Amino acid sequence: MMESMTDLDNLKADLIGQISQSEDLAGLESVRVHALGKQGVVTALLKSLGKMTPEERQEKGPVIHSLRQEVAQGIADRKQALETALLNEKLASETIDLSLPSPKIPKGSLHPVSQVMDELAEIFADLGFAVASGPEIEDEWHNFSALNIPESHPARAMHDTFYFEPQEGAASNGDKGRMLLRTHTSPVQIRTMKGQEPPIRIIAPGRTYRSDSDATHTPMFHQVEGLVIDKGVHLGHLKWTLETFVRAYFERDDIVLRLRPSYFPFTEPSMEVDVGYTLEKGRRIIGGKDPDGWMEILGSGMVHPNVITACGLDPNVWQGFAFGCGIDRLAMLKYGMDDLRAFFDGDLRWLRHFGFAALDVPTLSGGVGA
Ligand code: 2NM
Repeated sequence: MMESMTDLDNLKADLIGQISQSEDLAGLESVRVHALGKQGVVTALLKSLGKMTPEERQEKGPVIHSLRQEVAQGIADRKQALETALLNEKLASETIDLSLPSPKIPKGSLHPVSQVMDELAEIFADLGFAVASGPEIEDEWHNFSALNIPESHPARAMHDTFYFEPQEGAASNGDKGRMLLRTHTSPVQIRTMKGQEPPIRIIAPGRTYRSDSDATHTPMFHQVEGLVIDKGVHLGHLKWTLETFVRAYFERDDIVLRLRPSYFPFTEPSMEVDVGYTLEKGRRIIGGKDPDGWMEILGSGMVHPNVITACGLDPNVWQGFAFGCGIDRLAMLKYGMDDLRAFFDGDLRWLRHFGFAALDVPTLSGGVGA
């Protein structure tokens, strides 16, 4: 056991050689076990120190310890180098092909109503309007009373409005009256006026419900309404806003609007808005400086002082205008659908024909027409 110094030098050279010749981690591990394991040659040398005379230990101790140290360091360095080489080999061979093609058949498309809603949000955002929303299940106060619609108004009748049965045992809705499916998005404007300080500029697009069903009416339809509340707002602001909107939506500058006096309980004065169309090969095309006829597309007016008061604002300080129109009808006029009922049939052929690519987001610069 008591090796000479030359034996120790030879052992070191031998072990360092074995380490550097190890080609993989398993080979290196067996060198480690052979040298530093429980039964290893270096371990045995360390154990032998205890049986040496003090003189011999003083001579060989440092040599054996530095042998152990160099072998251990050599193994650690080699291990690191082998692991790095293994990783580089993996990185070179295991690649992910990110250029794989998308499926050949597009799996879905945007409904024209969604497309038009996106277009409206884009157009009105450019004019400083935010998009607001609210519940489709409303109470009578937000849907009718706050809007200056009298108890006796025909719109409140059971044959026009979907009411919920009062829930047995449930807490009564107090003076908010019966619950119903909102018949317009105006309750969103009421909630906005009650909930935030003017100035207010919002549009409220969404689903609305009326007990009505024929070729031009579905029980569920989509509306967009707009509201501006500020100081010193007048009809000129209303007219400019609607003209700017209609021109942006139909993507034509030569669009003429006609404002006709009308009546709504929630606005005073109230106007119906017609857009001029031109006949081309017997078809009605929106636009043209010298229209062949008029199509009604919007209702509008200056918000009635009673509505402003109902929302907790002083009508002597705050005025505003509002407007509303059917989104489904806007979509038909722009994209050439002629039957409203087909909108909600879920017929895949119709959806494929009229649908919009999901990534085809409308922008004012790229054209909201997609
Ligand atoms: C329309 C026509 C005219 C309208 C009024 C309001 C509110 F809440 F401010 F009073 N919201 N929407 C309005 C006015 C809606 O739709 C044809």
